[in-house]
Formats: sequence, structure tokens, C-alpha cells
Amino acid sequence: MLKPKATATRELVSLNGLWKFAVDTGDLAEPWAGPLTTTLEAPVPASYNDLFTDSAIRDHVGWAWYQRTVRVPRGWAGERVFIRLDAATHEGVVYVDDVEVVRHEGGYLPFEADITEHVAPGAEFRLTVGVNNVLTPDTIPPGLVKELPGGRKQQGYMHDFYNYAGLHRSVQLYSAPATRVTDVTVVTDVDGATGLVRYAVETSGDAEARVTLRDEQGEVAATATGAEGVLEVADVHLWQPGAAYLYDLSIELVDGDGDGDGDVVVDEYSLHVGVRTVEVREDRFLINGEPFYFTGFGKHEDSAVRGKGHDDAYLVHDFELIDWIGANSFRTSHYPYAEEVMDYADRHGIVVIDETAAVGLNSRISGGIADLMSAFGGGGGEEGFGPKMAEAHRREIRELIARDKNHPSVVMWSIANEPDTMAEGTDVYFEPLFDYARELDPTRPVTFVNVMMAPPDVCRVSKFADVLCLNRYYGWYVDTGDLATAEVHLEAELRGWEQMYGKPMIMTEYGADTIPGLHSVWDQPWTEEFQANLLDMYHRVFDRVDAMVGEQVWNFADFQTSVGIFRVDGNKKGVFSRDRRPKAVAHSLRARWTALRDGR
Ligand code: GCB
Repeated sequence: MLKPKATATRELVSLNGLWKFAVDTGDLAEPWAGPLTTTLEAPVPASYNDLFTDSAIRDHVGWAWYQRTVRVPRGWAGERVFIRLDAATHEGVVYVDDVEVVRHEGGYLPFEADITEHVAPGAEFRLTVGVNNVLTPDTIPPGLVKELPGGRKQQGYMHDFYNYAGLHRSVQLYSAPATRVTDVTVVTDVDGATGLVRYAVETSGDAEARVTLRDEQGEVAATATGAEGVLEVADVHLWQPGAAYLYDLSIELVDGDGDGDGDVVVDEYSLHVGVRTVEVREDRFLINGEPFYFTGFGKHEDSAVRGKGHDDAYLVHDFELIDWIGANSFRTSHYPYAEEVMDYADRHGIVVIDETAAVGLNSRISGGIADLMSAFGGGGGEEGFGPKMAEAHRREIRELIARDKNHPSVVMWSIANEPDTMAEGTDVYFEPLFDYARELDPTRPVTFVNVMMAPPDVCRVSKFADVLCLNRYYGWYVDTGDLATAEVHLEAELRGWEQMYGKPMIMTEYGADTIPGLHSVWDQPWTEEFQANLLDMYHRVFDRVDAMVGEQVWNFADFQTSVGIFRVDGNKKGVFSRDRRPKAVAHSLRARWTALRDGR
């Protein structure tokens, strides 16, 4: 799905700002059918949960409604008009006046509708968007709604981050011609000093495609005509981790034969292209043929007040901190991030492991913590990895790859975080999902993130992964406070994986909750010293195990979770606090990662 863009043939109107807002407690009959009866206003983009002081809104389970009026620019006569939502968490439905124009499940991926037939250039219409935050045993991520005494509903879920909901990302109205580019796929390769850019353009309507690749100076590097082809770039400037280089691929649809004489450009779309290769060879992860070692974080889209609402100021600041600390990568734990984030990573040479929203498919875990008394039956929901969940999971993989396939920063797909892979049948559930991801994108490795309870001889799914991604909490959840024992256990387990699989391994989570300002001379969990000592211990082990190709600390910053006695106003494993101030560990990480980055 193409990101909307203003080009010579396309126009954009941002619908971000304050909308009328109401949660649906059963008293809103057909809220789209007229003006929403409410005094509340909510900003788009933002989660709605933390905006208001009313806990009934924060803890609401079900539909919430957003409404505003929109005027279609009068110059759009003759154009197709689209409404595009970058995300509606977890389910969205859109009405133009009284007409439902689109419905979408999955809270972190975009959707759109052609609304040309329902609107008129120059005229206003009433735009109503419903968002539903309910998670069931069949949704991705899964959850279960409990009924409390008195009939109040409560959303239960197994993942360890607050179930923020709302319009988290931009909403836009855009115009495009009837005959237009509907999709572009770019795959890059390198042959000596020549870059190869394979492209495929999909169109609606009949027109000839003309493509031009320009370098960062705007010089033409290659041209071609036709819906598919290979552009050869002499003396190619590669996209490298830490040294991004982006070509601009401009696609023109022309009415005529494409030779320039009398041709009329009917549509124009452009995207940036980074020429790079990714490959897993034995136990190495190669970018542009060179072994790559991941340093960085698992992150979250999370900040005070706006919750999971995208914010460009946090985007820029987070990437500044990533650079300051010397990191080269992050994982989009535990869902696809805003497209602005992916574009920024492309432009700044940060490497991304791109994860679906398949998190919490594990009834042995609750709120991120091992929960042997879990109220949920079966792994990942009542039906336990059943066909409905598999279908939702396929959709998440398909829509993620469709959205992010052209980003050079994305070097690997992660199709799930910590599913219950010790459970019988999970191999049968996961094998077709790995196949599906590889069929949709044969060019990138595919992985999933393994949970501590499924070591090498127990995990039924690691055999399908190209890279072993492990989350381990030795010294924290097990061997708590005893780093000497934790070191022995960690090393023994990593060597077990190395011997049994011979695949590259990334530690995709390791860390310790830490309260800034808490100190001790002993290994006292929750202190700043303990967090630093724990990470140092992991690094000693990583440096001794050959198959390790990366380390991503859990987490970049503190983040909000559901309430629980293990969580002090959220998860505190951040290297930075929720407002992005460094804890002591940030300085020791900076020393290690800048040395690695600079080859010291
Ligand atoms: C994990 C989960 C992550 C949690 C983390 C923790 O393994 O993947 O979502 O936040 O542990 O801190 O417990």
C-alpha cells in the first residue's frame, strides 16, 4: 500500500487536529448518522486513554467515536478522492456522512477507501471514525474481555504494554488520478560496482510507465520504460548502516507510447530507494556482503499523555539518542511503527527488525510476566493457535510486508514475539506463516522472537527461523540479583543454541527494571548500578560466543503497562526514562557501542 504523497498529480489534505470524541457506552445510536453528541474533543494523532481525567474513558472497552467535518478541495473535480488512516487501534470503521466506506482490523497498519462517489469537490461532508479496542482470543494481539461484578467490562491481555487505543497516526484526504500507480515493489542487488534496482509498477487503468532514478545530487542514474524492469546504476552508492544513501525513483504514467513525443503524464509517484543487500550465511548476518553486528534496542511507541500517538518531536529525539549512544538498530517491538519512523530510519541509516503485532500468543505469560495461574486457556487464546488467529496472523504479515517492503532500513521480518513455542502444534501453526512471509518477500530473512521458557531442545519453531532471536532475563526473572550464576546459565544456554542450530543469534531483549536515583554498592535489583552490571555481564558472554550477531537491550525507554505488582507505574527497563533522560547504564552502553561503531 503506497504512502500518500503530494506530487504533480496528487494532492493531500491533513485531517490531523482536534476531532469531536465520545466513548460508546451503549447510548450512542448510530453515531455516524448525525452530529456526535459530546463536549469532548480528542487530538489526532494520539491515544485517547490518558487525555481525560475520567477513568471510565481510560478503561473503556469497546467502540469510541471520532467525528469532524471535511471540505473536499474544489480543484479536485475529475480526480479520485481517498480517505487514508495510517492506523486505527485495534479495529476501525469509517463513515462518510451516513455511508460506511471501509472497515479494518489490526491496530498498527494503514487502510484507505476511495470515497469519490460519496463526496463532491468544494462541498463538506461529515467524517465519522469508530475505533474498537477489544482484543479476543482470535485477534492479533489476543486478549479476553472479562465481565466484572456490576457488569463493568475489563480487557485482559498477555502482552506487557498498555492497551492504548484511538487514532494513533495521521488521517489524510488525498486525490489521485483514475489512471494511477497503485503499487511499486523495488528489490535491490549489487554486481561489482553496479547497483541493480528491480522494479515492478502496478497501475489502475492503461498507461505506459516511465521510471527515472536520480542520485542525491539530482543527477539521473538510470531510466527505463515499462511496468517492470531492472535499472543498472554504475558506480553505485550503497545504503549502509550508519551511512544512508537514497536514490529517488520517480514513476510517471504516460498516455502515449512513452517516447516523450506528445506524451501526457497522467500520474506521478516517487519513492526513495536504498541499494543494499541482506543475507544470512552460516552463522553470520551480512549487509552488503559484510558481517553486521546489531546494537540497539527493543522500543515502544509510548510517551506520556499521547500514549501511542505518533509525534515527530519524539521521533527526532529518539533517533538522536540512538545516535548519541552509538547504536545502529532497533526492533519495532511489538507491532509495526508509524511510517514516519520507517522513513526516518531509511534516511538516517538505522537498521530495523520489523515486527508484526503478534505478541502475547502465550497463555503462560500475563502482563509480560510468567503467569502459571493464568486465567486464559490454551496458548494464544481459547482455541489455542486456531484457524481464526492464523488467518488474522497471515493478514498482519501480508499488510506489514505490503507497507514496508521498499524500506532499505528493514533487514528482517519478525513474525511474532514470544509465542508459546513449547506447546504442541505450534510448529504446525508457524511453518505456513514462515512460508507465507518468504513467499511475499523472498529477499529478507524471517524470524520470530523466542521466549525464555522454550530453550533449544524444547522450542518447536526455531528450526523455521533464519536467525535466532532470543529474549533472556537471567539475573532478573531467574537468578534474580545473582549475576555470577546468571552468567553461567546464560553462557550455557547460548552455547546450546549455537551447537544445535549453527544459526546467527541476536539477543533481542535483556535488561533490568531500574528506578532512576536508586543506588547501591551491592547487586541490588532496581538500582542504577545493577542495571549497568547486568548488561556488562551479558556483554562479556556475548563477546565469548561466536554466533552472536547482535544485542538489543530491553528497552529503549520506560513505558506504560497494565497495572500489576511487578510494574511500578509501568515497565522500568528503559535505558532512558519515559521522558528520555539517561539512566546510569546509558553511559556504559555508550562507551561500548561507540567503541564498536568506531572500530575501537
Ligand atoms: C518480555 C517481553 C516484553 C516485556 C519484557 C519484560 O519478554 O517480550 O514485552 O516487556 O519481557 O520486561 O518483562
